[in-house]
Amino acid sequence: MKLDKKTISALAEHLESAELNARDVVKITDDHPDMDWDDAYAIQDEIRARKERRGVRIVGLKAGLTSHSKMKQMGVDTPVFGFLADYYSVPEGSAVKVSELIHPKVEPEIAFVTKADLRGPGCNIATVLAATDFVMPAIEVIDSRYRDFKFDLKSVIADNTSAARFVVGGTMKPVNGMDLKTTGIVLEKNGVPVAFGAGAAVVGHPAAAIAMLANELAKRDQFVPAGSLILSGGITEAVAVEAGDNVTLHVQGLGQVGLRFE
Ligand code: 0L1
Ligand code: MG
Repeated sequence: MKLDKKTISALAEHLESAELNARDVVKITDDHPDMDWDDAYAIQDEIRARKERRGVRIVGLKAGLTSHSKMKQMGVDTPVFGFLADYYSVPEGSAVKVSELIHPKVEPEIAFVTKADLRGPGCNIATVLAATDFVMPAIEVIDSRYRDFKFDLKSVIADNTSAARFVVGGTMKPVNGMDLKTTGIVLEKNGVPVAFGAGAAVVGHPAAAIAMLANELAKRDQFVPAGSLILSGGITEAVAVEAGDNVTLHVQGLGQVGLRFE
């Protein structure tokens, strides 16, 4: 690690304040060009610890930057991982207040809920599917705290991978008999289809993103506990939204889920 504890704590406060006050900041590597991957995850872990100290519950995990279109959109080449806090969760069909966010975008995703612990290293699609209780449609609302979504991978990891809000809904289905690789999705904004794709867009198979998450956590002596909700990553590019927008995600065989912005 290149940063000391005091700097990690100050950067966590800086990024969390930006989130809580919906105020954008410049990417932290501008001032800390030497920070490494461990520093980036340590800042994210400190943001998580700050929330937990205030009584916020962590209700899930996420993989981000998992699709080729998303990686291309952001000019990066590796997935990233973050956590989901309780207040990120939005009831199906309800409204997200854009005044609480900086510049929200939505991503169509498949959520996994696990029934067994997933411990890396060595997790793969098969181990993930065997540990999966059910899958369901999810829309993630991302909101990078960085001005104009201009960041690099280390800055975005520290910023909890832009996690802001999410909704899950539709039909919960066990993975037996489902081919998540060819499962199709259509994302509609205000009734107009704006993004299309299939599960394979997420590193070849959505379960592969969950395996990568478990293998990454293992490097830090952590694991995915049974009963976890995990967003496996956007299937398409993220779509910008504003007050007044209605977004619906249709997932083949899993129904639909939606939310509004006000
Ligand atoms: O969930 C995601 O794919 C977001 C990762 C962070 C990058 C971004 O803000 O687009
Ligand atoms: Mg996402």
